[in-house]
Amino acid sequence: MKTRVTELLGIQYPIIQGGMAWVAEHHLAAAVSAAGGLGLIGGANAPGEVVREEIRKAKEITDKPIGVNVMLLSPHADDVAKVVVEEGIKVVTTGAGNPEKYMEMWKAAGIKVIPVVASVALAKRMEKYGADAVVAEGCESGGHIGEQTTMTLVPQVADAVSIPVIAAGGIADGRGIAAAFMLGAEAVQIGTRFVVSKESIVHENYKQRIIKAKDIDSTVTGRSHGHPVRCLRNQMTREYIKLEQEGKSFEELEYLTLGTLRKAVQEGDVVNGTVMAGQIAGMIDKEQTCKEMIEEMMAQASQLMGWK
Ligand code: TUI
Repeated sequence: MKTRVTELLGIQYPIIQGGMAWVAEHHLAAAVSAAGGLGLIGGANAPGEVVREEIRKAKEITDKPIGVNVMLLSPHADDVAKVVVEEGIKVVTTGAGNPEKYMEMWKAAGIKVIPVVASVALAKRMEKYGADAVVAEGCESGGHIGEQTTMTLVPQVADAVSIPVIAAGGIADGRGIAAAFMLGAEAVQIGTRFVVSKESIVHENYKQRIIKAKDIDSTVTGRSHGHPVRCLRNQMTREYIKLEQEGKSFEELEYLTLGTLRKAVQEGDVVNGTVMAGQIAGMIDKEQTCKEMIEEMMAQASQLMGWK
């Protein structure tokens, strides 16, 4: 199965892994890359040197290409942007902002730049600034989201730009991959399903919360202050949304969630922690290796699409 994205990235399957904060560390990235997709280290809020170590550890596990996601709201984004160049990373995705100021440096280093966008306007701007592809991420995704659904965003972005489009948000099986291709995508980005992979280091409670989730179990916090984050409903989200309705300030609310993603991922506190996950969590029902997930999804998509 060849597309402009598999050619651009030198990967076997048109699947890239989401750059999930605290989750996308070297074991997961290496496993996805070794299985023929593109694994990514999620820079999230980590300092540059931590990301450097993660890149080096991933390279010890696999010699397949590994990418890095630079989270642009991070106070360390400038450092991480330099580390990817120094470590010879060949693919960078970005999230939660506009990566324009880094594009020249990354392009000069021969890095393929793939911004994650949530609107046609940003997709067009990224193409103008030399992006090699874009990820069009719908609000079905977990974590920080935009307003558009995958169903509406992907075809509009595909019509608006000439560079390849990678669809994200709500995709976790071969039907989702086939649907994304029908909307004009040439690859997909998958997050939530990889969270429950055997190679994923997230706490067992977190995995079980996703595996047991029903279709309606996610909610969005932070809409009132313009930082919407999709996560699974629990004590934390109920408290947060109550305070939002009472009109609490961004600072007060941020204080409430400080460190709560780490608490859920590492300590397994799925009651008071932030359990970021996409709306497709309801369909995910078992832990498998990344290789099993990718091969199962590709077999199903291939059958639906008539790919050989
Ligand atoms: O970035 C993500 N997902 C994330 S980042 C993250 S860490 C975090 N945690 C709590 C609060 C904030 C961040 C968790 N999940 N996905 C990619 C994405 N980018 N989704 C939406 C956007 C986006 C939104 C607006 C990108 C650009 C944008 O506007 C930029 C501009 O200047 O127009």
